[in-house]
Amino acid sequence: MAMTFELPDMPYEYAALEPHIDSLTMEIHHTKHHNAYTNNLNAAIEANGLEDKSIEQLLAENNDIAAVRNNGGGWWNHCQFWQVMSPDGGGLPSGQLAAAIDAAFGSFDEFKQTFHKAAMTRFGSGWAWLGVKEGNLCVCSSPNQDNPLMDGCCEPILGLDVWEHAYYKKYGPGRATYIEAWWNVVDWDEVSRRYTNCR
Ligand code: MN3
Repeated sequence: MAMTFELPDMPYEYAALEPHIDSLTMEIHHTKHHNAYTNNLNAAIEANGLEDKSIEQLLAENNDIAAVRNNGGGWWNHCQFWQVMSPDGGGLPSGQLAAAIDAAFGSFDEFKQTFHKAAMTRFGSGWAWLGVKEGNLCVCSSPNQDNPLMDGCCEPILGLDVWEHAYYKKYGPGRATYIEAWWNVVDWDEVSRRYTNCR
């Protein structure tokens, strides 16, 4: 099988985000869940003759194929998830991103409330997103492993995994507590880079 996509190495140790996200959850999330999306995406690409496409093309143009949609989304979503978190994360965004958050939502606290609501009201499994649409920031959510690249509703710059596999071992059904803890590991420098790249 052609190995078009690879499971990326983690940019930090599994335990690096403790106590906010526990080491065992991170290890299982990476070595089992993300690895399975990677392998299943490569199988779907081979089965459908899509070897020459970028992940962005696959998500935008081939999401009518369920195995491409679910596993391509799963591969891309988790790649970004590891990168937008950091053991040195938390705090407040700065610079142009901070100004854009204030402009779009009124304040950072109001942005967090809007994002929290999107993450809490996503029934079942899915993701909450901060994205850029026509130059402005917006918040949305998606089911399963869908993401905004599939329907082009915005350019995602920060995505939060609200599948139970992301938090249940530590937080049980407490999705709200997990979201509150997650703000402590968001890497605003990385989110700022993503914001700058899509403007
Ligand atoms: Mn996940």
